[in-house]
Amino acid sequence: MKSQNPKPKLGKIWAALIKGALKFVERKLRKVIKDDIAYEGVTLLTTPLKATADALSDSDPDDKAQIAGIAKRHLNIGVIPYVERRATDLAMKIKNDELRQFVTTVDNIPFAVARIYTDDNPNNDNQLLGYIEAWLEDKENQEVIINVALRTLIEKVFDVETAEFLIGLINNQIAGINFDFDKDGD
Ligand SMILES: [Ca+2]
Ligand SMILES: [Ca+2]
Repeated sequence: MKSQNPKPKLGKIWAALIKGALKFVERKLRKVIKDDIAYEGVTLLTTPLKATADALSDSDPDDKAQIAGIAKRHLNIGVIPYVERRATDLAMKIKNDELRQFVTTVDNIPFAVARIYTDDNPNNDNQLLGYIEAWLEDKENQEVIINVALRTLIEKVFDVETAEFLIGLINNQIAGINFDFDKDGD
């Protein structure tokens, strides 16, 4: 007869040894790697391994689901924010003011989308629509899209006077528009 709680795949002692070894590696590497961001890359590898050792040695028999959860959480709160910060650091190095403004405005989008698909809320479509809505209604985002991206384009096509007129028109049209893609009334 199958017992309701089968023995964990990994004994408690083994799990403790593995976690101890990982902490030892972390401490050793902390001494060698002075750069905080680079060291965070190390803990990005060791953190899910420690969580996996716990999952394989605890009383919950559904290891597969536990490990899938660890991987998803690891992406959501570990990998995605880490890569996002690195991308922002790189974007801040762009010398051209307008280009930097534009890149730092749009570079959070792929990370926000990745977060939506890896968090605990299964209603991704609504989350996505809510995000796009909030993004478009954000005054700073509108400012950069209209007065940096669009202005650059319009000024290339029209003379200064026409360009100013068009930008003014677009600013007036956009101001006060309420996007409601997810039909929640906001
Ligand atoms: Ca388990
Ligand atoms: Ca989600």
